[in-house]
Amino acid sequence: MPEAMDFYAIRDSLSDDERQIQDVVGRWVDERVLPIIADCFEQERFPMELVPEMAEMGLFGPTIEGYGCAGLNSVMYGLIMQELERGDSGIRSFASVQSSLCMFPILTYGSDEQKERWLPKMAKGEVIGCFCLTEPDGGSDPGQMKTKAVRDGSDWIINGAKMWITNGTIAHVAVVWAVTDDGVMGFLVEKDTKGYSARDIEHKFSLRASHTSELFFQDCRVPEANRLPKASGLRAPLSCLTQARFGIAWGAVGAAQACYAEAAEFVGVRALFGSPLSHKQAVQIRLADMVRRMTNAQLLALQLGRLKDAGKMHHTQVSLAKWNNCRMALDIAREARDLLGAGGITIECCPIRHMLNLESVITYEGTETIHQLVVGRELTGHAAF
Ligand code: TGC
Ligand code: FAD
Repeated sequence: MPEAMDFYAIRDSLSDDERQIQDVVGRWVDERVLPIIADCFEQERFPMELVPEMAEMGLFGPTIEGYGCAGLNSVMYGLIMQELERGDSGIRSFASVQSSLCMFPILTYGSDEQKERWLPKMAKGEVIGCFCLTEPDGGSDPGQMKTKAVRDGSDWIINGAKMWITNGTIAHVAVVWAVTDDGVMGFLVEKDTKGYSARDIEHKFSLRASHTSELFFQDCRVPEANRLPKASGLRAPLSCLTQARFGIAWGAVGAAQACYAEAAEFVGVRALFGSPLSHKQAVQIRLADMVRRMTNAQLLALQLGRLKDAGKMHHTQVSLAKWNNCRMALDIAREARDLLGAGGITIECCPIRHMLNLESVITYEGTETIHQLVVGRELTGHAAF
């Protein structure tokens, strides 16, 4: 019999290993994340104490072969992100940034020395990374970045500022994208580098269980050995975004599931006008529509994962999935919040927390409009940015 969280029996098409990974991470989220996350959100605190446990489970750089990483497939990576975001987008963000935006560029564009130096420690969660592309003057068009790196003998001097950077203040190493006389290049800027500073952006109403920071680079001297030698042009940072957006397409499903579950339980017991709300036609239509949209999103994510594992995924397919699944999750969070009535506005219920988080998730890694325009360009051949 179909059940709401897996109406099309997607789990049956997963391998035993894929199911096992989902179960292990899912149990951990139930036991370790859900009991504390509302407090973390309220107190604007990222639960650092969970990082060693996440590392122990192999959640950092999980698709990487070697360097102490688990060498999982992309569907497993997606399932991990789904379970983490069922807990909170901030927990998934931490894992996304570490894995897709920091370990991926070091693996793909780094030298052998950089890989040996950073990846094993990042897999263990001993070194935390952040990814610095967005600038104060506008994130959607990274091609207009102003942060500049100028060659000076065997070093580079970096000047500029980055904005809205996840993990900025807690990172030991920043993957910084800067424009040079030869186009965009990537640099590994270490925390103690003179002229490098970071401060948290406060008073956020979204992703409160996550650090979001501003970074400043004032005459930062970085050795050539810290430049990612294989990264050349905007294509390099955009390729990292493809990895992270893939994870978000899966993660959004988890956030939606958490919201649906809470609302469905509530309407089953809340009795008004002589019967539980779940007996009312209008409520059933809303639940059915939520499950329709969640199921579509799950199928999209799984097919995307299978394409990625087959080496056939195109980044415009990732844009469509990121757009669709974030929109789906945000709409479901709002619906769930409404079905919970007044109680739904308190932190006791998860939909409002997910809803507020998803306002960031639909904005970062490319806004909804940017992904619509990416797909539009693919369909017509004309860029309308
Ligand atoms: P465009 O001409 O389209 O592309 C330049 C070169 O890059 C290639 N390319 C991609 N490659 C891989 N993956 C992608 N997604 C790619 N998109 C483009 C492209 O083929 C081209 O290659 P080549 O060899 O011809 O040079 O560049 P454009 O300047 O026209 O920009 C296009 C646009 C608007 C889609 C792009 O700028 C964009 O994606 N903007 C959105 C920026 C964004 O998403 N920023 C995210 C910052 S990181 C973040 O938010 C982290 S949150 C993490 C968390 O907490 O979870
Ligand atoms: P803008 O680019 O100024 O866009 C403003 C509005 O204009 C949006 O609605 C957009 O859709 C619209 N718009 C833009 N261009 C067009 C167009 N051509 N046509 C029509 N409409 C358009 N960045 C990082 O580099 N690293 C991180 O770790 C990171 N973490 C983040 C964490 C959080 C919590 C948040 C909120 C953001 C984070 N970001 C990060 C930044 C994020 O990627 C940017 O916020 C995002 O790319 C949008 O940029 P912007 O906020 O400057 O908005």
